[in-house]
Amino acid sequence: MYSCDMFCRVIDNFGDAGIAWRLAKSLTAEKHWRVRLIIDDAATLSSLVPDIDPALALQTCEGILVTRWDAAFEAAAGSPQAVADIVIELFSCFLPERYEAAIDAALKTRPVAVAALDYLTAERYAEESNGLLSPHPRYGYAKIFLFPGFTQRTCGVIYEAGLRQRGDAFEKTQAARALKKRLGCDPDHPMTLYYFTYPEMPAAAFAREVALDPRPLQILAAPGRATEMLAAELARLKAPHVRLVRAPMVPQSEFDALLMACDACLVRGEDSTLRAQLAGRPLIWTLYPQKDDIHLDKLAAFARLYGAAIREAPGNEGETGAGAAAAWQALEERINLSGAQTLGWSSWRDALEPLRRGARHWRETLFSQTSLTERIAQTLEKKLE
Ligand code: TRH
Repeated sequence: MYSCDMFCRVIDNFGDAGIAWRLAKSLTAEKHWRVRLIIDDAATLSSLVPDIDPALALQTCEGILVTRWDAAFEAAAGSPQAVADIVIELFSCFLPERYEAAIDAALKTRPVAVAALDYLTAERYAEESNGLLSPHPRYGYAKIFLFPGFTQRTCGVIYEAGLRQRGDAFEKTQAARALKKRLGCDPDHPMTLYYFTYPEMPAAAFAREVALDPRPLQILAAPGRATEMLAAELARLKAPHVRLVRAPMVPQSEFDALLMACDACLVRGEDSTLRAQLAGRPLIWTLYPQKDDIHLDKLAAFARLYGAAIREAPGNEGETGAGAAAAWQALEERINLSGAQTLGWSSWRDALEPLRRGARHWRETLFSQTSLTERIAQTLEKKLE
């Protein structure tokens, strides 16, 4: 059984902690690694994993040793014996100096696999850079770069073993209705949209367009400022056919069910977007806004793949798929521009059926590839042989 130290610094929001936790759980359950998650913000993690107590410097939760990354941890991090077989640095968080020195010392007597895991992207650099090695500037040991992505030449996307089967089973039960009821939604509503986005998203334009479109819409919205902005706009517009229901923050273990209970998902960042894709729900992706709108490059790269999946989905032959892909892309490009005045919501909604088929087809593509967990294990375990 390999030991693994996974380091995570929370920059902002939930994504860093969320991905770290998901990966730690998956490596523990599927690869039987003994994972220690060293994280600087257990409070954020505890909002996704309620069993985590943010006051504790050290705790075990779901088989994972969760350690607070603080000055005390760094001061004690110099022992080569404490260095795990596998060390994963998440999202360029940089390891403590003493821990790096300890890796160097440990390497004199045994192998240690050191890796840096980046954010998920469909951009070409994920293929080009995945698996590259870089020597440590001071100690010279090699660090391997792992780039998650959507193609075979990347490190893949994370999905847990059995997720597809659990998803298929969920569809066959009344669980979605029960969950919607519990959250205060009308379980029989023809169109429920899950809404989890950033305050930068053009809420006024979105509210205006859903209000102008006469088709009823139920919006199940995650807690946060973006939802409050939408609520204020909708209240001003007084559109009785648009119903806003505030969802609570649910534990990460229930998040997939929440997405699957909805007819479509407007989500954000990396992890919630991927979960919506794995749930096979029509997707509206609002990206983490970056300086100079460089998030639009990330969107364009993803749109090439996802747009093709919409066009190629069974039943979407010819103009049906092409039109749906165009409607999806037009909405995506506008909704990801802060200050956009028109979004194209009605065209997107007209295309809901082919978008549904596209989402199911894309889900199959994701599940047909080797998961991130498998690829990480294959790559790093080889380094220890
Ligand atoms: O929270 P995010 O905006 O995180 C972002 C992105 O990862 C971004 O790329 C990164 O640079 C930035 O953080 C620092 O969005 P994301 O990635 O979707 O993460 C949200 C997590 O929260 C995800 O694991 C799902 C989880 N979640 C729940 O478990 N329950 C909930 O009710 C909600 C709303 C979210």
